[in-house]
Order: sequence, then structure tokens, then C-alpha cells
Amino acid sequence: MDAIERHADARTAVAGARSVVAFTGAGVSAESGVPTYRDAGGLWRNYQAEDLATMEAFRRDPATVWEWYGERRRTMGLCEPNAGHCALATLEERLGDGLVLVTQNIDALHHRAGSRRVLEIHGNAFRTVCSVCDYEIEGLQYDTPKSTTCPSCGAWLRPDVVWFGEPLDEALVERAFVAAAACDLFLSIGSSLLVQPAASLPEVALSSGARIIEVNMEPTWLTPEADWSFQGPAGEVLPALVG
Ligand code: BJW
Repeated sequence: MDAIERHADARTAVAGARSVVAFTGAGVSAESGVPTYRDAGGLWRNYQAEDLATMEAFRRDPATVWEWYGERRRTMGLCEPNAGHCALATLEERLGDGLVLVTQNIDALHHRAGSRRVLEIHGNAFRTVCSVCDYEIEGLQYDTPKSTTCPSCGAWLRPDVVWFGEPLDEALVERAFVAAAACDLFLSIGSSLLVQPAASLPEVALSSGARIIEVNMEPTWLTPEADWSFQGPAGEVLPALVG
């Protein structure tokens, strides 16, 4: 099958699917200007994750961690959704509850593209919560908060993201795994599929018999298992698949 036929075939699979999980990683936002984590130019090539994205790092030096998140909030807040995010929002318009969008991204770009049913399993960088109690600042914040201590209990506030070694929100993860086990089509888009437990979602979909489409710039462990694998930018491949 040549490339044009493969695209047409995958497009037909998307058009015919009734229950779809779209699983996204940093690659879907790369064309919006948000850095990825592990490929060339990725965040973990320039920063040590254990110095900035763990509770131990935050306890050691909360001011430095906040400085980093403040900078990322300012720059990510200026990024715009790209054609890949918009294609997934269009797919949601078409499928309604039949699409579950599970994202590892903390940049809120799916919401800004118009997607409404988004499971942000690694949190949202623009939300601010207390590191100890249930306090949460209302609304999204595009800079470091004026005060980084909790008005309720006095502990440090923190960005509402999931750091290494922290548990993901149980209810969200449960919904993501149930959806992956039940879908007839699973799209894996722009993720290296290296971070657990998220990286097990495609495995669950595979073993439940779902058809798999992968969109990535480079191969991952899923590539040989996928029914269709497109090596290219999500902002070009997804609009062509969704139509
Ligand atoms: C394009 C493109 C374009 C580029 N178009 N494509 C089992 C085995 C081994 C380890 C573990 C395990 N279980 C848990 C662990 C530990 C750990 C883990 O997985 N470590 C691995 C790295 C080995 N996991 C955890 O710690 C998790 N917590 C946990 O399991 O808790 C257990 C627990 C239970 C009960 C009590 C206590 C604990 C938490 C993981 C949190 C991840 N957090 C981060 C940071 C978020 C905050 C922040 O940004 O500041 O989440 S790490 C980072 O990686 C971020 C991402 O969401 C995540 C995934 O990265 P992603 O999206 O895949 O990005 P990249 O850069 O890796 O890949 C981008 C891809 O896009 C590339 O493939 C490119 O080719 C492609 N691309 N441009 C299409 N235009």
C-alpha cells in the first residue's frame, strides 16, 4: 500500500470509528512553540528533571522551582493552539461522548482549541494549588502568583502538575484506562511513550483489540504494533486524517 492509500485507509478508519481515544503528548504542541521533554531541544536536555520536577526539588528550593514555572507560564501562555489541536476539537464535535481526549500536556492548548472533554492526567501548569491542604486559586494564572504561600494554611502553593514519583489523579486515570480498554480506535500522538502509567494506555488498547494510529516524528515502541504509523508533524497529519 503506498502512502496515499495508507492515508486514505486511516482516514476511513477515523471516519467510521464510534469510540475513539486520542492520547497526546508534548509533540502535539511542538508546532505551537511549546518545548517537548526528551527530543532535541526538549526540556530534559537542558534541565535536570530531578532538580525541578519532583517534590524533593520543591521542598529543597521552592523559589527556584517557582521561577522556572513562572517563566514557562509566561511563554506557554503566549502559544496558540495549532492545526493538530484544532483537528482533535473537530473530531470531538463530530463524535461527542464517543471521543475521549487524554493528554499528558500541561499547557491547556486542547481546551483553548475548543476541546471540552479533556483528561489532563499530568495536570495543568496554569492552575495553582496548595502543596498541603485543598486550597486552590480560582481560575488560571499566567505568571507566578503574587504570594506563593497558602492563605488558608500557610504552606507553599505549587503549580497543579504531576511531578515524578507523585501519583496521578486516580479518578482521571481510571477514566482514561476504561476508555482505552473500550475504544475501537486509539490515536497516539506526539508522545515518546516512556512515562508511566500513561505509557501503558496504548498497551491496554492494543490488548483489547482496538485499531491503533500513531502520529510521531520518530518511531516509538508502539510503531511496529500500530495499524497505521505516520511519521510527520501532528499539525499536518491530524487535519489530513480528520478532514
Ligand atoms: C512530534 C512532534 C510533532 C515532536 N508532531 N510528534 C514503571 C517503570 C519505570 C518507571 C516508572 C514506572 N511507573 C512509574 C515510574 C516512574 C515515573 C516514570 O515513568 N519514569 C520513566 C521516565 C522511567 N513515573 C512517575 O513518576 C509518575 N508517577 C507515578 O507513577 O506515581 C506512582 C505512585 C503511586 C502512588 C503513590 C506515589 C506514587 C508521574 C509521572 C509524571 C510526569 N510528569 C512530567 C512533568 C509534568 C510537569 C512539567 O512539565 O513541569 O510530565 S515528565 C514529562 O514527561 C511530562 C510529560 O507529560 C511526560 C511525557 O512526555 P511526552 O509527552 O511523551 O514528551 P516527550 O518529549 O518524551 O516526547 C515527545 C514526542 O513527540 C517525541 O517522540 C517526538 O518525536 C514527538 N514529536 N514534535 C508529532 N510536531
